Amino acid sequence: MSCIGTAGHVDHGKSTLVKVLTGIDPDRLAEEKERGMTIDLGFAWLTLPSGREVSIVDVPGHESFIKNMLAGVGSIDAALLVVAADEGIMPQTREHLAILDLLHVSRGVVALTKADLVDEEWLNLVREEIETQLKPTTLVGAPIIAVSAYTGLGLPALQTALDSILDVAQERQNIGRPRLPIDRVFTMTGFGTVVTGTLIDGIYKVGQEVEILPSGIKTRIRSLQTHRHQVEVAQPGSRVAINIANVARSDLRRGDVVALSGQMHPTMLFDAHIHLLADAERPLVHNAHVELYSGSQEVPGRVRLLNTEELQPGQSAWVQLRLDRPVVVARRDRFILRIPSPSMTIGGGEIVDVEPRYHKRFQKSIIDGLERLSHGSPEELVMAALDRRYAFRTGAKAASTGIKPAYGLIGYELADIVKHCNLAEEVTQQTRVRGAVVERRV
Ligand SMILES: Nc1nc2c(ncn2[C@@H]2O[C@H](COP(=O)(O)OP(=O)(O)OP(=O)(O)O)[C@@H](O)[C@H]2O)c(=O)[nH]1
Ligand SMILES: [Mg+2]
Repeated sequence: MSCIGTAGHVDHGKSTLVKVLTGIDPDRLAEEKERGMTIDLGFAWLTLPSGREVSIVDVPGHESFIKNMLAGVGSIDAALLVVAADEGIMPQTREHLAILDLLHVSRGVVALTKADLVDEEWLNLVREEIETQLKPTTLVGAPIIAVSAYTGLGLPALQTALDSILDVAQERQNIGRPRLPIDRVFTMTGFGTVVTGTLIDGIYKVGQEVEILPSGIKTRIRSLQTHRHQVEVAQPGSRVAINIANVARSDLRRGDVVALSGQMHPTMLFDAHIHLLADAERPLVHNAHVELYSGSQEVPGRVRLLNTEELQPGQSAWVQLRLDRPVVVARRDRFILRIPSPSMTIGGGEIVDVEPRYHKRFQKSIIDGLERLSHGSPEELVMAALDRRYAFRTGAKAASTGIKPAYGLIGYELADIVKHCNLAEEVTQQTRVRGAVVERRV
């Protein structure tokens, strides 16, 4: 199943469009209805003309609620970028687009809303402005459909366009490591505590033992719902509500992750490749304070620049993120970085190692290792991960992690190594590396 996230400036008609498309008002809170403005995430779903059911996460456009927007777009498959025809590109259109670009959301449709307020000539001008804005981003060439929620203009074409972009999208994979970044927690009378989120990387079944990370609270899946229907198995990419057993609502919050027991390990340090936005106001200095947004998590920390003194706007670098609190992340996860004051999005990147050693700066061997971890063949990935951990594992951590020093790898299943090294599933599938690991380590 696929999940589409809205994006765009405040008041440009995102929620109204979601409501006319789905029949569901995504603005749930009394305050939202009073103020006529989205504050927190809203959720809806619809069946597209092809028969495909999709979920929609509706985000707030106002810059004060950007944190909620970021919690919503962490696991989307495609974007519905909304631009009001009478206003055109505005500051949060730019910021949301930059965020989608940094998250590598490459499928999307632009809804040119409120088309009833302008004439054809004006529409064409705004269309050109949007095309120019999309050009340097992952959404280059996305279809732009003029719509009106009031007259119904363009709505069938918009649905068809959403279908077409999802036709070419790869379905969310089941890699046997289900995780649900929690975006809502509530109590239902007669049921108890319910958490919701977009399920990624695996399936969940009723009855499974799970844990809430980073706290480590153990619990069990009592029941599962997708789009208000009870299901026995929840699929990757779908919006899921999990009724969990014996956990108080007060012990849970947005940003926690539901994972299978023992499968994921919170970390306060990870290696990544980051990009500083070209329009960032100033360079990023070593040890700068940042806010990390990953999935529905938001955690403060510092950026250690590993291969540059200062990162200039528009440039990229290898970094180590040192966080103030544990996060639950996996290799290849993309993330956003913001600075607290003045509050703005400055860049983002991709995680390459979630359990690194503490690195010295300006070490060629470390940067080479990161390059290999990022771009190497599966064989190189396994070797690089083992090399980077060898000294680590022979130390005090060996006993607690269960994986033994290099000489002890004989007889280890490749799957174990891959799991301990937090490598991607593509490595597990390449059985030919099994021989390579054993040969070179024996
Ligand atoms: N004329 C016209 N007005 C519209 C249309 N769509 C939405 N509006 C109006 O635009 C205003 C804002 O609409 P919303 O749907 O709340 O905008 P939003 O993008 O969700 O706003 P935030 O969630 O606060 O970012 C409302 O008064 C809507 O009635 C449209 O197609 N035509
Ligand atoms: Mg809204």
